[in-house]
This record gives sequence, structure tokens and C-alpha cells, in this order.
Amino acid sequence: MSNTQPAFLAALAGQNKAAPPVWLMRQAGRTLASYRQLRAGHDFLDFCKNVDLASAATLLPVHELGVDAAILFADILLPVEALGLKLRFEETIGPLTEPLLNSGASIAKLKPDSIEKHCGYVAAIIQKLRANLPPHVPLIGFAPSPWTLAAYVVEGRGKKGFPGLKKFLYSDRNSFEILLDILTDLLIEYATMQVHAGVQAFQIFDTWAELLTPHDFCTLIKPRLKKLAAATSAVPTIYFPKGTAQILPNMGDLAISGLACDWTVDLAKVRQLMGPKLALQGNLDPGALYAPPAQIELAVRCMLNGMRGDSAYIVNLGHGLPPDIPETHVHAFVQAVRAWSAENS
Ligand code: 1CP
Repeated sequence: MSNTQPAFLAALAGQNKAAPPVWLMRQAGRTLASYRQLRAGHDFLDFCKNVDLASAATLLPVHELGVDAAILFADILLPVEALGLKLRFEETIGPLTEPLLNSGASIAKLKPDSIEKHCGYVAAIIQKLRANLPPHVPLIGFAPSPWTLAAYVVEGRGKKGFPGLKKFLYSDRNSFEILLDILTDLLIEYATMQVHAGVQAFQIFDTWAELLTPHDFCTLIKPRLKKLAAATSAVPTIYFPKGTAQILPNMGDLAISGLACDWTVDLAKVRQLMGPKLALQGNLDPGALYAPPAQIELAVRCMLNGMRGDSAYIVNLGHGLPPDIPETHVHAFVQAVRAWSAENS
């Protein structure tokens, strides 16, 4: 059976009649030899700002892996330059920002500037991609949630448990909420720019949702997420709240089209819990891709058998692809999805 729209968008609408679509979080990263080659000799931030290179990187997994959706090549930290923060990427660490936004005084000094001025290259990349992507492969834009962005700008870098983030939240909740509001406004502008530039779906990454209590998730995060999701409502929006298995029932009223799940949940049970309309995306443990290809195939079959006949299911990993997974294993993942689909069509 076939759809009138690409399978990825049909699944987000809960109406996919064809085989389940597949893409991978971090599909364009260091796992691909062609990416490492393209990126050689470039600073990561310069690479993200280079319209030709960033759009070429986005297309690599589309051409090499044959995935059903492309995700804009960018990083969740890019919009902080519009707040006047200095951003750089260290090869072995990841993103670094300064000055730290860890007090009321540091936030009072912020002078938010136009996102178009600082991140206009993202819109240019999207426009270039829409002109170059095959029509059956939709383009996904993305942003972090205000909370996950706060984690990095308070701490200045990724840090286990983000102790500085907790210190700020619990010692001066008022100022912390002001920071969340500033970040929400920034991200709304950033997301709106991407939607206007032509992304066909949007994903909100909330990698550090797992650090919050259920109560704080509902009071601090949910109202701001709703605002962000409203800004992208012209396209289907997927939310990825990593590590939140316990509070999934709280996601029912977020006004999103899809929920990306990590590997700690049973997708069939999430389906029962959330009802038939919400698209579900995921959720193979990325670590499972270290296994030999025959085992990867078994794991994929097991996952797909559990979601058989689901018209709102998108195959993916439960988190980003680790950089040292053998490339042949990533192909094995996609091929296993195709083989299962051929047998079950
Ligand atoms: O397919 C793609 O590769 C798409 C582009 C993409 C996306 C969606 C990149 C490029 N980063 C992201 C999202 C992102 N960035 C997240 C959310 C998803 C997740 O949890 O993985 C996060 C938390 C970041 C922050 C970040 N950027 C880190 C993690 C730091 C930490 O706290 O541990 C790192 C290492 C980066 C750099 C980065 N961003 C992207 C790539 C490919 C890389 C690695 C550098 C490189 O490969 O050249």
C-alpha cells in the first residue's frame, strides 16, 4: 500500500499505509567515513556555518544509508550566539559556552539580539536542502528544549549530573525561571525561522529532561514546551524527552505530533498508554549497534514485530548514533528494517 505523502510525514499524521519509515538521530556524524572526510580540516562551528558543507553533510546519510528523512546538520547550541554568548566546540569535550549564566546578575547582563543576524545561515542551509533533497525525503529541523539548553549555558559545558544547573535552580528559582523564559523566546524565534525557511517537521531535543523531578517537569518545562511547540505547529513536531519513562503519561497534552522514546521503554506499552494518534519514534538502544550485524537484524525484527501494523510508527534509535559504531553496522540496521518491511508488506 502507498501514501500520498512521504512515509515519514504520513506516520507523523498517523496515516502511514506503507512500510515504517526509518532515520537515525545523529545519522550525519562521525560514524560516516564520508562525514569525517568532509569535516577534515574544518573547525566544527565553521563547518556548521558553511552553507555548502552543512548541506552536503545533511545529504550524506540520505544518499549512503537510504534513510526516509534528513535532519538539518547543525547543533543544539548554535542559537546561543544570538544571546551574545561565546560558543566553541572542543573535539574531545563538545560545546563550551561563556560567560556562564548561573546567577540573576549574569542573566541581567544579557542583550538578546536577532536570531536572523546570528543564525541566518541555518535558514540558508534549509533553503539549499529543500532545493536539493529528493521529494520523498522530508527535512527535519530541530532545537533543544529550553531546559536542555539551560543545562549547557548554566554549566558552560556538558557535565555529569549538571551540578551547577541544580544549584542555580534550587538556590534562586526566580532568576532561573527568567533564564528559561529568555531561552524559550530565543528558541521560538529560532524554530519559527526554520519553519519559514522550509523544514517539513521539527524535533525538540530534551536530552537532559531526565535530570528533573516529575513535579518540576510539569511546572517548569511543560508550559514552555507548549509555547515552543505552538511556534512550530505549521509542521508536525516530535518531542524527545530522554530518560522520562516514569512520566510519559504527562506528555499527553503537549500538542505534539510525535514522541521519540529512548530504549528504556517498551514501545507497544507506550502505544497503549498514549492511544493511537500520537506518532511514536524509536527506540533501539544505540549500543546494540556494536553487536554483529546478525544480532542487529534480530533486535530490529523484534522491535518491528512489536509495532506491526502501527500507522504512526517511525523507526529510529533511542538516542544518537555513537561516533565509533562500525559503519557497516549502521547499514545493517537500515537494511534489517527494509528486509522486515519487504517480508511484511
Ligand atoms: O545527524 C546529525 O548529526 C544531525 C546534527 C546534530 C544534532 C541533531 C548534531 C551535530 N548535534 C545534534 C544534537 C545535539 N547536540 C544534542 C541533542 C541530542 C543528543 O543528546 O545527542 C546535544 C546534547 C548536543 C550537544 C553536543 N554537540 C555534544 C554533546 C556534549 C555532551 O554534553 O556530552 C557534542 C559532542 C556536540 C558536537 C556535535 N554536534 C553534532 C555533531 C556531529 C557533533 C560532534 C562533532 C563532529 O562529529 O564533528
